[in-house]
Amino acid sequence: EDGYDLWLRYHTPAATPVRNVPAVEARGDTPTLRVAAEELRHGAVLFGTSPPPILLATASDRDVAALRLPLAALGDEGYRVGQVTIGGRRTLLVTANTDRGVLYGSFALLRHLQTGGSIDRIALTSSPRVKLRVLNHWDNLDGVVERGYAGASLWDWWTLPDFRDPRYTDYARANASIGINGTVLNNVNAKADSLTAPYIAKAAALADVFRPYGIKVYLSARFSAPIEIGGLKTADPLDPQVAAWWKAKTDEIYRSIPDFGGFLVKANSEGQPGPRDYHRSHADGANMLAAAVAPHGGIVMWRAFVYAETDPDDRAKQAYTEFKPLDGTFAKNVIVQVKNGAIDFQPREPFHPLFGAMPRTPLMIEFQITKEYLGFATHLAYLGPMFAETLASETMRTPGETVADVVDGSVEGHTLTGMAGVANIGRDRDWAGSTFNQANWYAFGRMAWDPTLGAAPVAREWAAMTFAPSAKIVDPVVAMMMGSREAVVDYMTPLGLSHVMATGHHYGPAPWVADLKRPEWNPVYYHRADKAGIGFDRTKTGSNAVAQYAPALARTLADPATTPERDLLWFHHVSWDRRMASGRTLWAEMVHDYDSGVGYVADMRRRWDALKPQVDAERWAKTATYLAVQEREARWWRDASLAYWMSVNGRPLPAGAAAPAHDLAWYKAQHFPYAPGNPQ
Ligand code: BDP
Repeated sequence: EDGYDLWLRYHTPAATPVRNVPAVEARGDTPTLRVAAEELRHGAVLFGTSPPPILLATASDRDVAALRLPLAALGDEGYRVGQVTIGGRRTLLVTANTDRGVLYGSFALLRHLQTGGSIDRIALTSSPRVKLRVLNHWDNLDGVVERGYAGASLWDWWTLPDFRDPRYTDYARANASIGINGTVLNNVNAKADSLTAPYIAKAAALADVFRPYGIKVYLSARFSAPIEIGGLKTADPLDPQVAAWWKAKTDEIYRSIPDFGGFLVKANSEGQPGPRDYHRSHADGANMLAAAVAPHGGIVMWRAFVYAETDPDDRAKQAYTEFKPLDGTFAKNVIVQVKNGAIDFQPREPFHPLFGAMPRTPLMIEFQITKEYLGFATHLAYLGPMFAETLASETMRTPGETVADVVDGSVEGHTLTGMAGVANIGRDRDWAGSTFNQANWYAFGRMAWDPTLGAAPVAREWAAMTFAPSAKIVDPVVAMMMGSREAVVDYMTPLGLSHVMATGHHYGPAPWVADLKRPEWNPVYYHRADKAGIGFDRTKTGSNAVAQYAPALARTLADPATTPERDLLWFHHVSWDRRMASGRTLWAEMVHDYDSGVGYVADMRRRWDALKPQVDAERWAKTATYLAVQEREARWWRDASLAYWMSVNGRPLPAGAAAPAHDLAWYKAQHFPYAPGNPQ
């Protein structure tokens, strides 16, 4: 096994006797019902020795209607799976209001069996809490994936639209199995070429493959496309010619892709063009595109990831400063896409202050599934706890309100809701660069379906499906996974540090970098370490970013004593001698955290070694090798960071702590010119 099957392994132990294949009947011959039935036949081995017949039918089917099940509440995508009697026969019914719901129900049924559930008394009901559950592929047209660590882009733009690699179908199956219903095919740092006729035809071919699986295609739109491929002199969103160009372009796309989802836009961020180039607002830009897609039912996902070279203010504040005043000015079919934190996908960030601050605007959350800042594909870091931590964060605007409540639209009554994940998928046989990275794709989909699911239950499902539904493997694997992201935080960015990674590719430690053009590209900008202390003062005496949170939370965060220690250095510049809850000084606490991060990885290696008899050889060996790499690199992170902090604070290591293996100059001399994923 090489991991190609992901969590869709419909296996039983080799010794199990031959089973009867369940009869699967789909009422209605639609592409979606067809693939649902096919999937169940594919998983036939899971159904035991005397499986009941399976019926796939929507609420409008006469037999289903006669059962008078409470299906209306399931909405468009929810499902219900249970045993019923139809025509005097026990039948396992998978039903929903739509074909897509039936497909999701079929996958839920398979998951139930794969995780050890039985068919007797089966009763599965679920509806997604979030409407747009979307992957963002940062895939370039030349096949390079920005921040991709799992090989080249899955999309072979060169052979599309003619050749539809069967892998596109497996991609769609995997996504549908976890409820993902949209995919943005191209990088947010977009090329206008994606919007030319040949590329529209290529995207249309992918859309055809994905359609039966309930997955819509979206494109990242380059704001200056009217100039680059339209021959116009401007891309000013208020220029009628520009609006007309986008309208015509959009109509052209919809002629090839009738259910095209819409556009994702990165504007006026990191050198991308946008409405600000014409002194127009982000809302002007978004609304112009929204008008073009609206007649077709399309939407615009407009990113709030902005910070400007010319703005001397704290980078963490800039998106809020720019977008908060625009609340209520976006068209109905615009949703603003906000990263989970205010900087950039760090191992830990406090939740973005825009959540809860724009009640009149739908906001979707953007997570990074690919591990740009968490050790690339080689480090084992299960991101479920990170997603859950952000989603469960209380905004403190109204009692109990969490980021998840904002994201699922419930507090503010929005129906356009969404969650985006920057994909970690490439052409590697195991799709995501490692078996455990598959868990992050899985967790993203499951938590987009239901942001309240919880990281551990999702990890248990994944482990049971990926390995076997036995406590002997699930328990230790989940135990490894659950602390793994915290371990990365510990050995890379303990206690609220951020952005101390090396320049450009972000591989490895470089807290010393201070010579890059833009101040906020330099690690020293973020940690502000000096002889007396360390951390970024985001209180009134500093950038006052805390004031962007709701008053009750802002008060908590304004005082180092009431700030959670895990975020201490994010919000405060404090003395190396500050007393921590553990009784240690801050300096000793940092050293302790680095060591516990390294220790956790060493421990994962031991635990994985013990699992060798339970895991197939190929997947076991690759993981074992990667864990060895991770241990070596965790030590490197610890040692390089400590060598640098000591050069700044002039302090000795606490008693018992091991000295770094090399001197600071050695760490500074490490260079990785061909590290993967780095934009060219
Ligand atoms: C950063 C990445 C960069 C992306 C940018 C974005 O380093 O490659 O283009 O985010 O989200 O994390 O637009």
